[in-house]
Amino acid sequence: MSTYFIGDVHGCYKHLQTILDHVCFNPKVDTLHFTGDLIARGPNSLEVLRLVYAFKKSASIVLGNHELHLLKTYFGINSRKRKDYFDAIFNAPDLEELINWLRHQPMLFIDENKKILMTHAGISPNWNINNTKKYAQEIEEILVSDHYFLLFKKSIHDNVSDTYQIHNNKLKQIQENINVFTRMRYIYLNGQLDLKYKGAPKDAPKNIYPWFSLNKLVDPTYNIIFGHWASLGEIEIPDGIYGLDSGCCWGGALTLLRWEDKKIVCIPCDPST
Ligand SMILES: [Mn+2]
Repeated sequence: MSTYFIGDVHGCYKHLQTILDHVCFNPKVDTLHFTGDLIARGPNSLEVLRLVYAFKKSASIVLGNHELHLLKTYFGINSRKRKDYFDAIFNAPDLEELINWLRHQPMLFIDENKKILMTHAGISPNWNINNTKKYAQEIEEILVSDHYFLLFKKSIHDNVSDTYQIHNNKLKQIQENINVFTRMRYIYLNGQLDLKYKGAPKDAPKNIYPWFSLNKLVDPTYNIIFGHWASLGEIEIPDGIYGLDSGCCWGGALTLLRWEDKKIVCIPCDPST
């Protein structure tokens, strides 16, 4: 009975299969948890989605920025881009089933027994455990509602419908929280995100800091698992924090962490094969 965490797969289906074979994953007794960004960039996003969907009784994911981009594209809010490799998904007979399943996936995974929090990008050092849960829930509730489009709007009229109301300031805060959960890498000392610089910390501007490097993190009794940051490079991450995105779709590796013994498995990836 093993608990596996897997970093951003980005459509690298063959390498996902290789890593599951390597650890002899057994869906009857083992559990799989994905850091999000299962799709886009790599060649076989549809196959990855279907595989994780098929394992859904023993697998979980948190939503990444690319899952949100797929939903936005499906709902006509974003336009389709060739580099996403979404064509196979949009042409699939099970498209609606997969989209519906994705819409019901969380922003935040919590295992209270193992004391693990997982999100795609991380957790703001300005948040505590209670508001982290609350912020995730706010997003998840809108995503499954008829008002999902609000999550992606720049500005709205205060009265959306007779039955649902949200103020622009509240919407702005929810959208900023989506950025924390799915896009954050660096923050300023005042807690504001810097979404421009995406490189390694060794070359970062002096006034921004990796979100996990500031003293106060959400709750020291929890471990934090995240993906999203393939360019992190060789950097010391505080104990109990695990970054699992090793850039498989860029010719890096796919990374798996077995929780019970903290064993790391890396499968080198050539996405063109
Ligand atoms: Mn990402």
